[in-house]
Amino acid sequence: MPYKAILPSLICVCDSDFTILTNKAILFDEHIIDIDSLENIQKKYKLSEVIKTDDILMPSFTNPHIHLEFLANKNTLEYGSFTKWLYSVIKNRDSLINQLNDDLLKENIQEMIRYGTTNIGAISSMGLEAEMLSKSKMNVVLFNEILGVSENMLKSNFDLFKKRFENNSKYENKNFSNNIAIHSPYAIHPKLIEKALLLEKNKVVSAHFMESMDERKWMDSSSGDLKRFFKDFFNIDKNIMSSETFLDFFKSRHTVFVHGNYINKKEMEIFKTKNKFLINCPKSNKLLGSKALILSEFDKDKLGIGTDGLSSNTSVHIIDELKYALFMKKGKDIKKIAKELLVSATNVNAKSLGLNSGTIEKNEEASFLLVDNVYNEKSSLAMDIILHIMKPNKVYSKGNIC
Ligand code: MCF
Ligand code: FE
Repeated sequence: MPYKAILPSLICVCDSDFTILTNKAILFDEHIIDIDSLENIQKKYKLSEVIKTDDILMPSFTNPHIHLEFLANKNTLEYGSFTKWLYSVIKNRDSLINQLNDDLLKENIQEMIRYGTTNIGAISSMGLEAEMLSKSKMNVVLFNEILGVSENMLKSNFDLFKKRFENNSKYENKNFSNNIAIHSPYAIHPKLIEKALLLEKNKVVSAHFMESMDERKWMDSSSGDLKRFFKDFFNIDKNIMSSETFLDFFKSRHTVFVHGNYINKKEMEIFKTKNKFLINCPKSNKLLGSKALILSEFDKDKLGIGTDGLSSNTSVHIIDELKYALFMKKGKDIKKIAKELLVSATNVNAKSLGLNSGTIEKNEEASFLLVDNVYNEKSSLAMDIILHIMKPNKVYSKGNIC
């Protein structure tokens, strides 16, 4: 790919210091090759194109947790209580998944890109979205989901999962990674976790963890609303492992845990270890009756933000999630909160999926957005972007305009 240069009014790097650059151009092909004054860049390189714009340049968004299989849901699933929602998922899952078709998938994928998300971590329980995602301009981590608590279904559950996982590996390329998701501590047998994680040993894995009070109670004392759920559907009276046993499976793995609203002090220690990330999905948590995650309890560089699926949200766009999160997060320093959220939605989210993306720095992928020059002053840049940008003007994914 020939080199192009772009000179925006300002570059929002989205590194941990929230660096803002002015009078700098970036030189890129699929990656960012150099960042310097346009004059120096023109001296150093032979360029095929120079783009000058009044827009702000910032990294594209990564959505590390989304379920595309439930795109057809609007008012079908029950909100307000996690366990009631789960009953409604069991009841309506087949009909919702039947309504998923290529047009709906294509339309949503295109819209996500138009709204600035170029990288996603998609949880897939059936593999129905895999082909369409592999043909898209997105950078995709497909998390093939495994779950199942019944002892007598272990073999058939695993065999089906293995088949699905192996089938989706045919889509592997530089924009598509075929990975594993372990659903959650309450919904899977430890023997299945062990076998699944042996299928692929090096890539990022994903797992829901401590999303609801009902999950906390079931995992701690086999009590709470999930007790009736497990009795009704599986004739089980007791949880099948402790949350400690569950977490132990991920000790040596790069893991994206999702939710964590009811995590305890001891479990929190896991996020101090290498390659462990937590993805907060604030709108989903609100709809399913969970308390808000206390963001200040986690290291900033380990905390990402995701939308979850339309099974528990009204939008699949990270920019919408950011607007909600900005209003909801506790604390008075709104400009600081906004900076942390923007870095989380770009840099931390991308790193959580193991991608070399999410900041405007040399050698990173050239996945970036041009957005209206909405800022009042540099200190309010992140806040102004979150509050006033609905949609970027231009989206680049790995150097290509989308
Ligand atoms: O993250 C939310 C809420 N927590 C758990 N699961 C899901 C969410 N959105 C969709 N799901 C899916 C999940 O992947 O719903 C099914 C699974 O296939 C629930 S079965 C325990
Ligand atoms: Fe989820």
